[in-house]
Amino acid sequence: MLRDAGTDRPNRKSDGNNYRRKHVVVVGLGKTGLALAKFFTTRGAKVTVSDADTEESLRENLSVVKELGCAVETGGHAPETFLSADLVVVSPGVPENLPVLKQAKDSGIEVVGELEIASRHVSTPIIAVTGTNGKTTTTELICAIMDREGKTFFKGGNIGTPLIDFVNDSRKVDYIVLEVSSFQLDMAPSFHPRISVLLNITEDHLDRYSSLEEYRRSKVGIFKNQNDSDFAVINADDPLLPKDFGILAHTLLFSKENPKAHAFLDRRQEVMICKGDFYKPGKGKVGEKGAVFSFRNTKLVGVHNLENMLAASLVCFCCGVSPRAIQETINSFPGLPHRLQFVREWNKVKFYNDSKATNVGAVVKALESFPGPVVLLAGGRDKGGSYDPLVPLVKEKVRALILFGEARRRIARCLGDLTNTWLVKNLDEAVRVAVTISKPGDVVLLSPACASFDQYKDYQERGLHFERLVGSL
Ligand code: UMA
Repeated sequence: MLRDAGTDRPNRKSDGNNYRRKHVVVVGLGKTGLALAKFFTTRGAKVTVSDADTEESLRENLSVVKELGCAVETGGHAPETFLSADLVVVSPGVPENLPVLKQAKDSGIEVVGELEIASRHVSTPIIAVTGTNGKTTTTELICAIMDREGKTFFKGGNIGTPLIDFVNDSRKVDYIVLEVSSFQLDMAPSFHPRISVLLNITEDHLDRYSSLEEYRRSKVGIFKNQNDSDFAVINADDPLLPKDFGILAHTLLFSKENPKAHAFLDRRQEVMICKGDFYKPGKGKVGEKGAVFSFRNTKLVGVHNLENMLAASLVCFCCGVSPRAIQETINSFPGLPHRLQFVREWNKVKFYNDSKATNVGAVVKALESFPGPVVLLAGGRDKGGSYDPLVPLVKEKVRALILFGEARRRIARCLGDLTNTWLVKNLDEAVRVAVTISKPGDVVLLSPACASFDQYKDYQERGLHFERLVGSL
């Protein structure tokens, strides 16, 4: 049986009261820091919030935590603050190798992430989705299917709302559906989802990890606490994924190559087939089941989105959701902004906004989605990985490459000789060049392969800027 939904029923190291009078240092004062400050102060802890940023730029959040009675430290992290803590809890954007965190750990102080603390306080079954690309779409799809089925859920994690917010709210739901980043997994040693989904692994965040192998280990960490009554949903086609290496959970594979997988994407017939021994989390085998779903009417663009659909359907099928709810979601899910989003057609040229493609793997998937020819706009802040995986696709499909932002020269060194290449300063110039050189039938695709932070607050701001430029043509 699924355990009863409910929150704040501690299931591991701590109970609801054990923070009383403890000195807790919360690191980072973004969304996560705010929710953590609320969580610990309501449980009687003495909280210090420490943030490297200036008082001026943190003003709004500072006033909230001061009101809660927290001490604050801005403009840096003082070792003495950390060494006087009983517990240090870190926001996902704070690097694990920060010297003050190491000093605290070396002194025997527990240093963990928000996901670790929050997940110790929930007993609702957790469905956790990770992977380099497709996490958000898959998380949204699972929630959309659950919603159609009439199930209640909390949607959070990397997608926007920290799990600790759910704990603070004490809501009751059937499922917790979390998008989980490698940063969150790294600092959650006892995180234990009922269903873990690993979509794919390609190079990303090499500004934070020393190698692809280290990043891979971090992602595979989503399975580390699972046992044989849990589920591991894995992409059988991805060469870097672990299949069943040391995974104790019951493994369900999805594939677009192998018809024997539990969920198979048959692109020729435009169907997804789910079949095999199916289990309900916590309940065990519920018998052999099978269902065929048509994706002829899907509104999603790109094979990778069909893979996300396949993974989400498999998760929900395994949870006992009706095939009707899955098929209706396949037919109606509109896709997400900034992910291969169609913007407009202008002079017989189609413009797509894929600003969320902040790594090379995502651009590979985007280029695979179009037969060509493509005018590709890429650039921004480099993340330290290699652009080599783009070589064959650029040769085959990219009629022109327009590179902007900090990374433009580095990308040009790798890809610039393969096709007509322009180096420009920013997106305004990139769109201007794209308009001049594109021909009827072309696709103009913003799929940057880089972070946006050299010129924008985030990828959303970059995507909206692109849409405005295209909209004003
Ligand atoms: N900070 C320090 N010291 C440091 C680094 C940062 O004090 O050494 C401070 C910053 O000054 C800032 C604060 O930390 O004030 C920000 O913390 P944060 O980056 O963790 O931001 P949150 O608002 O708490 O958002 C985080 C996730 N951010 C990151 O992982 C970078 C959000 O994911 C997530 O939605 C949110 O928690 C709720 O769970 C965003 C993200 O960009 C979307 N994720 C990355 C990605 O998808 O590629 C992993």
